[in-house]
Amino acid sequence: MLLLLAALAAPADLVGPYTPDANTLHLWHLDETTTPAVDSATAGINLSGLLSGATLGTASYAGFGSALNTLDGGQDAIATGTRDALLAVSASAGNVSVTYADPTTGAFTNAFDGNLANFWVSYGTNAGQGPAPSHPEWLQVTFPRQVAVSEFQIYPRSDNDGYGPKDTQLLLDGILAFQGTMAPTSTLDVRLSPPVNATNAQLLITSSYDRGSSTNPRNVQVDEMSFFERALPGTYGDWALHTFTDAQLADSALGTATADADHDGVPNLVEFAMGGNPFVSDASVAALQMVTAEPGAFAFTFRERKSLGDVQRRFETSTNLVYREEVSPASLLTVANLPDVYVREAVFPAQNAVSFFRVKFSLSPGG
Ligand SMILES: [Ca+2]
Ligand SMILES: [Ca+2]
Ligand SMILES: [Ca+2]
Repeated sequence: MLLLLAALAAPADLVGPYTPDANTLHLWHLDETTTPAVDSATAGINLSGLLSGATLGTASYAGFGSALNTLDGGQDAIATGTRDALLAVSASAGNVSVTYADPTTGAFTNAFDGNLANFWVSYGTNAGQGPAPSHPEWLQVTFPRQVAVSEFQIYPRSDNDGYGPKDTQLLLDGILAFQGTMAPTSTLDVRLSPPVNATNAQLLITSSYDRGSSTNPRNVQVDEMSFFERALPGTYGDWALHTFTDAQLADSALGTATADADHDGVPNLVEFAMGGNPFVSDASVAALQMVTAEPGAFAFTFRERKSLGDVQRRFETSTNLVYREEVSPASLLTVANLPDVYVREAVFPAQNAVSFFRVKFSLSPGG
């Protein structure tokens, strides 16, 4: 079984300066030699406060123009004149709120860009209004297809004892999948077993951490959120995740594709493909049934899962049970439509010699 981490937002390789597009909220190239450092995004915020010894016009990587230099005399100094060098919106106005989400569409980038070094900051309906039950903050992700979510992680911004979410819910397709209280500076890592199929996820936050304003947090900040999928919905692997515990999956006698947990002679992969129960001895489900055929023909029926997912079916014939070759039936009909499986009838030309037939199920290459 392939354990696949769905990289839903892969960070791009940086090969040159970015250009803004319709979804760019802020883009500072920092190529200027003097302030303001211009925000290339539409209605962006130029940065004019070059403070505490910060300089522009520093040599940069080839192809990237010049750079901002915030190297200063020491770490974490707070006295006037020794504070860390920085580039701010204004040299005089103090804190200026910078929005990292589109106030109209709610689009955000920093919480889902694969980069733990940047973060999303909630804005509230008014600046300085943090999350509360009466006005929760939320982040919503729409997946490119239905995803079997098996794990998610929320990375809070952990600086200064943490600015991350506190009371949190995760909804998958609007249904509560997790509810709990996050720790202030550590990653929330939740395993969903079995996985939950969903096309969207919403992180709902009703309180947050803020050391400087603990009774009335000013916002909530999230470095990153990640979703993991261990197998595509509908595949053998997804069925296995829904059927076996993690301990069983790791046990080659119980939870692997070739294992036969119930000792009925039917390996788990075939239990999946033919609609058997891997914990109930039900070998008849997997048996081929001879049926009456036209003169000169030979036919059998078999059960088959309605959607085989990543499993391939082939017919094989042999005259000696040693050498087998693939054979195509003259016809393949669906003769019954049961709740979970089809019953199919495969018809072959009558054989001149004693021949054995079988239906073989296997996982697709790479599956
Ligand atoms: Ca980030
Ligand atoms: Ca079995
Ligand atoms: Ca069985």
